[in-house]
Amino acid sequence: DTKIVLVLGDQLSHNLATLRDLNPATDSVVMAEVAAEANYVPHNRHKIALIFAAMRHFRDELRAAGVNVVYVEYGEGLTSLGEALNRACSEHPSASVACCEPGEYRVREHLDAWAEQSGRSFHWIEDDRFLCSIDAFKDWAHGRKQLRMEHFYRQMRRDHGLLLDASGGPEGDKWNYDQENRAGWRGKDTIPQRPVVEQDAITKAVLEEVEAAFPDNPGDLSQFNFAVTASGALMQLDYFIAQCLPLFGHYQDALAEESPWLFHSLISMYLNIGLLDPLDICQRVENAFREGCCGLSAAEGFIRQVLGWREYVRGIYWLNMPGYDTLNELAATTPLPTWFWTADTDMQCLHKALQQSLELGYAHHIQRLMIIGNFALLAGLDVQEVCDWYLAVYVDAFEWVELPNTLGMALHADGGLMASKPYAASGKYIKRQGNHCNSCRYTPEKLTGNDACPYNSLYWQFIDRHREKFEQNPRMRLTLANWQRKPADEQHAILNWAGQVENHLLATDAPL
Ligand code: FAD
Ligand code: DLZ
Repeated sequence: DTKIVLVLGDQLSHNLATLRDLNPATDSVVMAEVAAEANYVPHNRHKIALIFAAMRHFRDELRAAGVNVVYVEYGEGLTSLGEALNRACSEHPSASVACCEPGEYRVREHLDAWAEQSGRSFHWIEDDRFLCSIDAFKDWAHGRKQLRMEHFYRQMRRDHGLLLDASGGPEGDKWNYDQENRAGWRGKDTIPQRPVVEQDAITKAVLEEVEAAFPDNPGDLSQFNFAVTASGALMQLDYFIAQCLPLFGHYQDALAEESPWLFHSLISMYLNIGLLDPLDICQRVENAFREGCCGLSAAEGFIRQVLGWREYVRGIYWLNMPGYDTLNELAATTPLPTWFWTADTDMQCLHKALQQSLELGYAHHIQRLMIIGNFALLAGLDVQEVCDWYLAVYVDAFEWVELPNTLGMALHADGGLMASKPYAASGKYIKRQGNHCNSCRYTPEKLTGNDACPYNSLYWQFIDRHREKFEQNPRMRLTLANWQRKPADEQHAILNWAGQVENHLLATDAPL
């Protein structure tokens, strides 16, 4: 009855279902840093370093608790998780293998193939670290015409008893305070600095190894500042709750030249690799509200992201995979400009968002959606290339969460499954949310000409390009009507300029 439990790099939770019923006297755990996982996209060095360092710390915690861990370090040169399993299994000819369900369909296929080819008894165990199981999401989705996040979220609030009043209704009588969370950044409130994370010998060794083994990947490791243990991640969360949460909701949609993170929590990477637990986080935030440390709109805004959006996108991913990753409703096929890998563009908002994504592996939601994603949408950049870029550059990127957000939310490539209209915005809208335009050489007020913000002409070109499709969408009719009301010569001038912008930005790969 010997069992081998494979723990993946994003499964670093001590209450993982496979670890809960582990018998340390007979069973072993396998963890492996392998080339196939480190190279399926050119991951940011921050992401690889975070995962390897957190894996090694988790290994040591398991060992300290008396668990036998077979651990493969990257330098040992194993190619795949299957190969690591072969190594562990060779010492236990009759052992069965178990693994918690992975976060990527690709990994599931790889391990299914390994199980079949090895002939081992292999069991997938449900990953119950999520608050909505894959089956429960399928039940919720069944028979619904539209899968709106807001409906799902209300159900989740009820199911998990979060922010409810005594009668079981929403605290404060409203489910959603999104309307209060749209302030632009005007420099009024001081943005808190983030605590420096101490690096121990394990983390320092990983940083050196990653620097040497991935010389061409993005990421400036001299700025590595991630916690690599559950207790370290909790300290980051506590800091966020004390210092940033009160203004989190207010500035949730803001952009700031001065800060890569404003009042955001910087915890997605810890949640996604298992160092933090989603329900625990939501309860801590609810407690902060009940103790008067933050307002209701801040607490609700945050809980909506974790309990609502995070669980919802995971449900969408597994409901639609395989196949979701090949959708391309708007037939977007323009190659990704090479400056996505250098941040070398004069568009200041885009430059800043790309630069911090590449250097730090982090950008906040509105940068990912309104700046980078919106540009990709308007310019018709190739959906798969864009998705691969997102999967590579962000430390928190795993396909279950990256794909619906990028392909569905940002690029509208699923034809409206996730969002009822494309998230398209012009330069004027970007200006409202922050101060990048002040130091940009383009002006958001102009549509054409050398100093016109490229988002503007690309926006109208996008609307024109898809006018037949948008005529069918009631939420796009007003925008379309605004375009159609413009005099023919103005339309012509805008489209003509958009063509020049495109040629310059996309065809020649040169910053405009
Ligand atoms: P905060 O703004 O402080 O939000 C709190 C938490 O809510 C986050 O840590 C995250 O766990 C959760 N959350 C918020 N929005 C979402 C969302 N839309 N989907 C899932 N969880 C959400 N998030 C990832 O974790 N991995 C990704 O690969 C990823 N790719 C994205 C790609 C695009 C195009 C877009 C628009 C969004 C993407 N997101 C992704 C969602 C979101 O942008 C990040 O979760 C967030 O920016 C992480 O920073 P934070 O921890 O400071 O978040
Ligand atoms: C992202 C990643 C990286 C860079 N390296 C590893 C690794 O060496 N070993 C591992 O087990 N997992 C790694 N991961 C995470 C996986 O690629 C994948 O995203 C998850 O297993 C999905 O659940």
